[in-house]
Amino acid sequence: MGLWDKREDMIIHEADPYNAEPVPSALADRMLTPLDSFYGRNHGPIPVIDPRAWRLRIDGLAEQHPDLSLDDLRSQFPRQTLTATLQCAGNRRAGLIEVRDIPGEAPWGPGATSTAQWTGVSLAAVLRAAGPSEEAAHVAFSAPDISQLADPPQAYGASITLAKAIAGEVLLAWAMNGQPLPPVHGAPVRVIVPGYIGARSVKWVERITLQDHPSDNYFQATAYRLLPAEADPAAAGPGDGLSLGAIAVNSAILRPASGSVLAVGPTGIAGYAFAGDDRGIARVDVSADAGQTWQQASLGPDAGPWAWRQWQTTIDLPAGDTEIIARAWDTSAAAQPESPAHLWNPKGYVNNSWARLHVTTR
Ligand SMILES: Nc1nc2c(c(=O)[nH]1)N[C@H]1C(S)=C(S)[C@@H](COP(=O)(O)O)O[C@H]1N2
Ligand SMILES: [Mo]
Repeated sequence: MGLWDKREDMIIHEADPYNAEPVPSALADRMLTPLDSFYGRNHGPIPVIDPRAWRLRIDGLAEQHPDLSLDDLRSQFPRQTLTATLQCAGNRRAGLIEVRDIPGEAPWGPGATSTAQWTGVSLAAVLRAAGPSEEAAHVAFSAPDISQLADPPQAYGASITLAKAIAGEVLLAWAMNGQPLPPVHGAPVRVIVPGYIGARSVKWVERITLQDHPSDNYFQATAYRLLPAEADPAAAGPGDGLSLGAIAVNSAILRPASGSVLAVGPTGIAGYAFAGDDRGIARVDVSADAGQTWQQASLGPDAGPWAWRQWQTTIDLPAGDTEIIARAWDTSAAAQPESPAHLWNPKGYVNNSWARLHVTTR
């Protein structure tokens, strides 16, 4: 076993804070990502919390300010399970770095995303019990992990709108694929915000605040915002750029491995496609001739609007070097853009350009 009970072959971008993604083949052909393969994204040290001492405080613009233990959460609210994909806003950043360097940010490949079946209670039910006041418009999450990467150093936090928080799908989760949530993924309880960038799914959550404005935490107000290409990220302050929430349609090729040497003729190709919010994947196109012709991949099982679709197809591989391309379309008919060049931004978020992979024949 590698660090944090992960497989030995995780691609570790940083050991401390722990930032690692599975090799692409570990994500292929399965709806649920095993715990030992699920990517890990951290901005500070991983806290180890005694579940019996843990409390969740609800405060701010609400009639009641409950202080809940894990047993309270489990016994006072109905249990809910859903399958949801988490995807970091920095997923596939490596493709942007090829356009122009992005110093100080990890060169994530297509593995900064994974899918699990999450069990917990609906945040909507917990907020209903607290009774949000009229002026409440945002729900802020606070965690105890202090990040030295923030300016100034501070505990991790984020927020979502009250509308998203009470829509029904946002969970306070204590289990993942039927197993207790591991420390690296936020034990004893984390937020799961389906369809939104992973940064909003706050781990080790200990406080939920109803307020009339978004969180002013560094990771909500300053980081995880899309700056214009010409901006200096070191000079960016609160509110600069665009806030990131719902995930744009994206895809990756997971099999064969990049750089594979294969036989001429039929070759199986597999990958994932994902669209954020409650949009689904409508179609995945694959090309082996630079996009002159496309064939449609077959989509794997549909686990609902919050989960990715696995896809696969067979292409006829010609002799020599081939670039395989994939692009997904979502249920709002949005498609992935062709080139990362126009998407480049100084923090390297949201690379949803066509997936490309090079193979050659022997
Ligand atoms: N408390 C806390 N929550 C956090 C983070 C963090 O550093 N601290 N990272 C966020 C980011 S950017 C992502 S992409 C997801 C990653 O979740 P995972 O490590 O379980 O895959 O957690 C989010 N929640
Ligand atoms: Mo992330």
